Amino acid sequence: MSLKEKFEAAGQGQVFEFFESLDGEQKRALESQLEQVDLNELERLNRELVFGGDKGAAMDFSKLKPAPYIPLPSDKTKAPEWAEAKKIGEEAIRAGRVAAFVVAGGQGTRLGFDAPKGLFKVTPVKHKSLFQVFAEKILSASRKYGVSIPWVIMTSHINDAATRAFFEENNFFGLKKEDVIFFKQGLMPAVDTNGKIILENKGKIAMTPDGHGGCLRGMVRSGAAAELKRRGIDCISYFQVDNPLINIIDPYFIGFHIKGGSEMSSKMIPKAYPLEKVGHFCMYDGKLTVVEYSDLPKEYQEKIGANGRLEFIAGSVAIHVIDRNFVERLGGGSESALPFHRADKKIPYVGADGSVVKPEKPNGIKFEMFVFDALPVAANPVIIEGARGDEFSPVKNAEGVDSPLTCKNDQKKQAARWLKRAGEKVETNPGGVPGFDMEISPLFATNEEDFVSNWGALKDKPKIENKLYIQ
Ligand code: UD2
Repeated sequence: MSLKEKFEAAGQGQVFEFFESLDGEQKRALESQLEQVDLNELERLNRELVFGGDKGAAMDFSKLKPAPYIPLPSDKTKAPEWAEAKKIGEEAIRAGRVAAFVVAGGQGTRLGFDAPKGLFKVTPVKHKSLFQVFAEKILSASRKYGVSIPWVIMTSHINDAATRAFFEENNFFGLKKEDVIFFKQGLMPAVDTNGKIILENKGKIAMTPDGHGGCLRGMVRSGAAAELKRRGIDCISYFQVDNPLINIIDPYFIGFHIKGGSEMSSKMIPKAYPLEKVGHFCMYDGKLTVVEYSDLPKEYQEKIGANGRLEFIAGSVAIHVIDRNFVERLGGGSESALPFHRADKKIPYVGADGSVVKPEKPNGIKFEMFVFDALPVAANPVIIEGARGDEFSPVKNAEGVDSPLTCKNDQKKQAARWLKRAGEKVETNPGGVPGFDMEISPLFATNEEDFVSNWGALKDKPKIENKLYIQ
């Protein structure tokens, strides 16, 4: 069967509507794009998500229970279970079993920043980019543990070239080039409300990134998983590109993951307010499941439990440790092991006269996978509680919550808190934010314990004043 016949048989013949008007090169480009479309998978997605309604709607929310987690003690250095986890985690890091992994397929569009989000500048004094902050955190841990920690970066077709160029221009921020492994995430065709693949222009179909859950198969298909295996890595520390507070190489978390024999572990952070836009760790039919804020009815997001706290308090902030074998198992099959979700979007399309139309309202559907959907099929998933002030302050919106301003304040708050723990006096407002800018380089310390000890050992301590930069 020819390519055209295959698409016609699948009811997708419209993609050839303008084929005869294309020149040879354009025809070949369209054909090579079409060859990548899995028509069987698309037929199934259309059936389940376009014509069948979203799967999320089928969930019986009354069956949801809050997921259990390991609570954060007031002083984790003194809690025996945490001390044991730290020891196990540190041994694994020193043995070279741990890699960092960021999903960075997104652009900074919501921030009004037309470039890969990782290039966005976030720190209060030195205005370092997100990528620089992460690179320095990884470098700092590599030095501390005397091991090269590889860093895998998932880009997308939209930002891959610009991301790689940024690392080249900045000499990989001190990391060894061979320790930074890029791969591009996969694409999925976007369809209209009748399930028909959208032609973006006469010679191109609309393809959109397959979601952060696409990282599992992307890692396998690109060879990144095999490269990690070659290096003896089995713990992958997963984080999102928008969160500069992330504690990337956290021995406690890695230790709990290993100790629990877990295939995928997660950090939870108690929600800051009932409708915070994070996922919810829940138990559903005996399985650990994340229910996204957009899927969980408001009454459940706001529900108060017997202890007077929010019943579904455990916020999923996209921080995981994933076992490499698990990635290979889930990402290795021909069919995706993760479910797809539907997102309604405005997708430019070609009109009957061949000109491109930019729609005002959502006209199309894109299909995305979410990495947290791997949790229900992971063996022995472990959830530990994290401290928001030391783990999570994403930049998502230009203004208001989760904005560059709130993120800078959270970094300053962390610096002030660590200085106070080290015995210094720092003036702060009632919210804990110091009245001037200060910043701690990850190369000085990436966590409070190390900060207190490194600060104590400093002979010439810098003055605590505006623009303080501790390096
Ligand atoms: C995500 C989580 C939410 C919570 C929150 C914490 C989802 C659906 N929701 O919300 O539960 O944990 O983060 O900040 O995940 N990305 C790719 N490729 C893609 C899509 C996304 O690499 O195809 C990356 C993106 O660059 C970013 C991350 O995934 O690092 C999160 O994506 P988002 O900003 O769309 O997620 P958000 O804020 O809705």
